[in-house]
Amino acid sequence: MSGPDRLELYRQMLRIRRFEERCVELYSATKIRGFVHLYIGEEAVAVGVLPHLSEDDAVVATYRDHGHALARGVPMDAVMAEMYGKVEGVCRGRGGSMHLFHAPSRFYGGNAIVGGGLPLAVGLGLADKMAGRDRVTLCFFGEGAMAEGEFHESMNLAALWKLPVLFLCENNLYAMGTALDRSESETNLAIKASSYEIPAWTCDGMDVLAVWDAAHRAVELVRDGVGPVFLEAKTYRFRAHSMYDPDRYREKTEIEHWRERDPLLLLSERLRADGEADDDTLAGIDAEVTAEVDHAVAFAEAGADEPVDDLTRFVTSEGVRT
Ligand SMILES: Cc1ncc(C[n+]2csc(CCOP(=O)(O)OP(=O)(O)O)c2C)c(N)n1
Repeated sequence: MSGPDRLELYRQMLRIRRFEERCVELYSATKIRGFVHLYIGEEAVAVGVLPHLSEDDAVVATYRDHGHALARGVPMDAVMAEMYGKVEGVCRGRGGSMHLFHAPSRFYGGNAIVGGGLPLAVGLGLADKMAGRDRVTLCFFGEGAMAEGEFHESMNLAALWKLPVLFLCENNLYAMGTALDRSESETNLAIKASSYEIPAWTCDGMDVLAVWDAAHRAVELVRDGVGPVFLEAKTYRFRAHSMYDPDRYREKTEIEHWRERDPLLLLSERLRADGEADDDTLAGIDAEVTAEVDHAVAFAEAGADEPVDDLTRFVTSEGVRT
């Protein structure tokens, strides 16, 4: 097995980090409104798993979806325009931060409902299986979704019908303000999933190379036709649940402890130690990424608001093939 392009993994994680840091500024400036859930701290998960998918595969995300979309290759300009609510956004500005959706990338959201993506992924997997297509559906969800009925129904059907779905749980320890052991009787999530006869294991979600390895094995298994696989990535969000969350349920020392395992820090230390990158290389990547974010902001600023006459468009379907 050939290894990943580690500088590219670094660049992809930095794209998400810098994009979201800019979103914080733009939110304070009221350029971006509504709900915004940041992925900062969790970048290694999306960036470690998505290189294993092909263009034909599908991705289902949660409302913490900027990182998933950018790592999937949804154009940053169109993502930023969506954050601004502009027509040039991926959903014409009608979805906003939580509902990024991009058909050309087979990116099926952006779902505001906790656990809402799981049955959708099962449906995509079922369609592929029935049509005999060699495709994988990757479904991201948080550990909070595992206390819901939708999780159990989805696991059961996916396992029963041996559907080609990779269920990827991003366990950041808190569902809003609720710690895992306050909401779930079985806190070993891989054990919970494996009770459905699904191969299930856990990886270090702060180490992008560990995620890359675990995802490589998981995607291969799904492609081999064993049916669904469950992977838990243990991760942490450095910011509050959303921009509205006062974040009073975590000790600062806990956050600081996890910051020492910042995925960007871990990888940059390894790149330096292995002589693959020095300060100049990393600064160069940062400059390129910052220019990409600047471009996206300029694109969104120059975008248009949807005309009032279009208000009722898409309420019923338009141009749908029967
Ligand atoms: C069905 C449903 N119930 C409740 C909510 C309110 N809610 C929004 S986020 C959230 C916590 C989800 O936590 P988790 O799934 O672990 O994802 P994370 O935010 O940690 O990434 C809750 C309960 C919702 N959006 N949908």
